Amino acid sequence: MQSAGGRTIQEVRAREVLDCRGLPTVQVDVVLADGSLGRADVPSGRSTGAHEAKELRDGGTRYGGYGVRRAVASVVDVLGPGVHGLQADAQRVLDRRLVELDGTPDKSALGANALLGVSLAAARAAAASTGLPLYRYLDSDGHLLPVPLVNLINGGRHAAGQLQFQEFIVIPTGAPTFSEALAESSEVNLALGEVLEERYGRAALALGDEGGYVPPVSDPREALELLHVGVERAGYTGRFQYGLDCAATHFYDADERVYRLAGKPFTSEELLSLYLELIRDFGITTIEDPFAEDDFASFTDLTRESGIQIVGDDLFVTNPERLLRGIEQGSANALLWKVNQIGTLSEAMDAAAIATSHGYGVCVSERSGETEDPIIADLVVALNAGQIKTGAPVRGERTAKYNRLLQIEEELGAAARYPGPQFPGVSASRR
Ligand code: 2PG
Ligand code: MG
Repeated sequence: MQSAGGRTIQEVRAREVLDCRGLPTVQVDVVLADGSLGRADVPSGRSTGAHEAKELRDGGTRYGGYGVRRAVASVVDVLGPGVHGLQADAQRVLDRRLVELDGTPDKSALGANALLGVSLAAARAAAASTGLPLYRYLDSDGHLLPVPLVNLINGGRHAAGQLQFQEFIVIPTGAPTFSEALAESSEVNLALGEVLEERYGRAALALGDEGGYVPPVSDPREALELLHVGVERAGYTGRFQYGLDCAATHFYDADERVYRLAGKPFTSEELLSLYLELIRDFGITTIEDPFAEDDFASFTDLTRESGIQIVGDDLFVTNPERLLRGIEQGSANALLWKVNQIGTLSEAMDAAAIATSHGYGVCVSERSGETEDPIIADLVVALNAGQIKTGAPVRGERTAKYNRLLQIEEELGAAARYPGPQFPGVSASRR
């Protein structure tokens, strides 16, 4: 093991690379005095919440305005020199410095994509310096492999189909281990492909942003029924639970104050009734963003009436302040945890700690615009969060995370645990 002095940050580099949609994103290298290198890629959302920290994009015509040369310059010219000489293993000090250098509440001056790259690369460099894998460096007791919330049908902004709900999810809670859960999920995905081809022809095998299918259906009931048929075809009836990410902000008509599903207007109350029916009819045990991002009150009603896991994504944006507001009002009972929504690892860790200490679940999540960087796999184990959302089990940017989890499971050996039927971990008092 190196001495702490060796963990002084000596060099910070950054470059523009491509994400899975072919759009530019930031990659950062942090090099320590002892030569350890930490490298991290920054993911990007498409159905972003209004209250997320802001990415810096170049505008103009290059890459359709999505270039990140300005964010790269933020790292090279400002953040890098600003953290030079700090200890990479003093994550909190380092992240505070990053936040101060930016100086805005939403990190829009230097870009949350610039800050996050440095924050994550520093953590990786520090872990490399200790010789430990990242999950172990961050928490020596990390041992819980996550239940994957496997998004097999894509809608909303992630697909060119007619479904407004963004994600239709299968959850392998009947499996005894993570690796078996992944195998069962993958078999269901293949079986679902067969069912889709039989029913709708080969065109139905097109994939959305997170690798899920985009069948030609517009009724969420039909999509949920397809998931059940896929599970049955694979021979796993009874071994799966089901979930939705509705991303409801994106079908909310703020002027008319109604939700528009398949052309039909729904009041909040009507939408809540629809959710209760879907929960009853399709074995749904988790719903993310059932209402628009500022409708804390409707989240509270559904949390109370449904008894299932209700997850705040655009609602909380991994922001401790918004999470505390939700906790006070009983809005949701789980936090969707995305490091790039807040922009530094320490702040995201704070949000997770607040959630856990109030009995809220934590679901670690990818973004729709991912890279091959599997860092969330290490983070979900370090947090012992017990659940992860990282798309369908296809396409490199998604399988990178699943494959990293398989490695971690193997490394942990007999110490590895899988929550299985304990999912979603919503305590009895809140169910
Ligand atoms: C979500 C995410 C990831 P995006 O809404 O939960 O699945 O989508 O990254 O586009 O915000
Ligand atoms: Mg979401």
